[in-house]
Amino acid sequence: MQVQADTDTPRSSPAGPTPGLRHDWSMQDAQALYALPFNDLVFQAQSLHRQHFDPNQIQLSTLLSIKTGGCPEDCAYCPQSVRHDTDVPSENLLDTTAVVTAARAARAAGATRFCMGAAWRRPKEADFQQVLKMVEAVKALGLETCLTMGMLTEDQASRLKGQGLDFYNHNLDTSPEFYGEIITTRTFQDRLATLEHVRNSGMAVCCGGIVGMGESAQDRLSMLIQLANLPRHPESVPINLLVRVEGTPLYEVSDIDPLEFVRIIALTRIMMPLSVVRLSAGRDDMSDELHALCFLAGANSVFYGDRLLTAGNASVDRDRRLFERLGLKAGPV
Ligand code: SAM
Ligand code: DTB
Ligand code: SF4
Repeated sequence: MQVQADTDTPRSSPAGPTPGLRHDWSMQDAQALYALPFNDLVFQAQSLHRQHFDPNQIQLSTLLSIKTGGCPEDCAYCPQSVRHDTDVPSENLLDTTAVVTAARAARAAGATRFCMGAAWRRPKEADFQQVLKMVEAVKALGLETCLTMGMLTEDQASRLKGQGLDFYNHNLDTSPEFYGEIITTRTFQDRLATLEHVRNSGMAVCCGGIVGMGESAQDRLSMLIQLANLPRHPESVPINLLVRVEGTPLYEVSDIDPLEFVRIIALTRIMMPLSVVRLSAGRDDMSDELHALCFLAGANSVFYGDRLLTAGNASVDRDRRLFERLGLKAGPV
């Protein structure tokens, strides 16, 4: 299957779809790619990857949980939901000084983007104003800023844009068909509405999902089709491998075949050739060899830092050794 994409197309276009990119993926198209022999699929993904990116460059984002736990939503994967009995404590919103201290440390360690996450269904006005100050302070350090704090109104999205927020992360999480098995307190349509508000504000969209929650292969493809058929491809696409946390309903779910995971990364690269594909949660349990295959299949970003939001991540020391072994250079991609 041929994938059209111009080499010199701009990476993002706030106004709408980028010429040359496809937004009409069908299940049949995705299944045809997924059924390719592994070598053919990874070769196609890597060929497309190097048309648009330096294949030896990797973008590093560091996460900080600015408001942890006590979330009213019932996302089955999430240790921060009040509905699940996990070890994650409920904490108040951090103050700006603590956030700036963490952002400085992330910058010193080599991250180019700082992502702040809050365990909310949607932000309340007083908290929102506090977060605006954090965005301004982190931006002033010369870092790219990213935020994830649940649903946003059109007005909130444009105020964040006005404050200098570069990216808003809001994931689809899974296919529309499997969605009801995972979350009942927020609809798939709610997610699309927030994404529309973020897109219309002119901010870059960070949107992806999770694999390994017990979904079928068809669900994974359906999620990628939803992402690739959005009016504009998300500028950043995080692919998370479920971190199974004790006390959550998904704690006992079975492992997915690592090579199937690489196939999903390859499909993400092929279906959204100009997007930065982030190998996200779950890296702590991945071997160096699996990391290498994911980078070969087109992943060119990771969460960098010893912690994600509440869960552990591959350590900074380990990542540095890995990048050295692979000859990967950290920086903007
Ligand atoms: N509360 C906000 C929301 O859900 O919109 C923002 C924070 S939430 C933790 C951000 C994303 O992290 C989720 O949409 C999900 O994709 C991912 N995530 C959360 N827990 C995870 C886990 N245990 N394993 C993998 N990804 C996870
Ligand atoms: C995303 O797609 N993954 C990140 C980020 N966006 C906010 C979060 C992963 C969370 C993993 C579980 C935890 O640390 O609590
Ligand atoms: Fe709350 Fe976000 Fe966790 Fe869902 S994923 S329970 S909305 S913090």
